[in-house]
Amino acid sequence: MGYGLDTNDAVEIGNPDSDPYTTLEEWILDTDPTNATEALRIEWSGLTQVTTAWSSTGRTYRVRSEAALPAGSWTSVVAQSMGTGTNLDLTVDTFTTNAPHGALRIEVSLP
Ligand SMILES: [Ca+2]
Repeated sequence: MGYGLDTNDAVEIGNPDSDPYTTLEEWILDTDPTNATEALRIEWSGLTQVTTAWSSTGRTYRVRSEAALPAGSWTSVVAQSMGTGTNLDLTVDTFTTNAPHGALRIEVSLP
């Protein structure tokens, strides 16, 4: 799949860069499984905005919220956005208004 790594179960469940994601998850995220600084992460960048530290131009991103954990049904709070190759700002105003103590998750998929 790339980055000089073979494709087999042992490689796919490995984590050569010791970030929170396995090599298989990084291939799905389109991040470099040998470089921990590229791993997907989201951070609050304002009262109503989260920012990804990096995004792939080959993936789309959607943020969903849940009012309380354990989660029931996650609600989309950001329209699906195409990655930019750099950070990606996503506004989540309905989450902060309606569920200030809930959780957010980000979904990454092929366009
Ligand atoms: Ca990894």
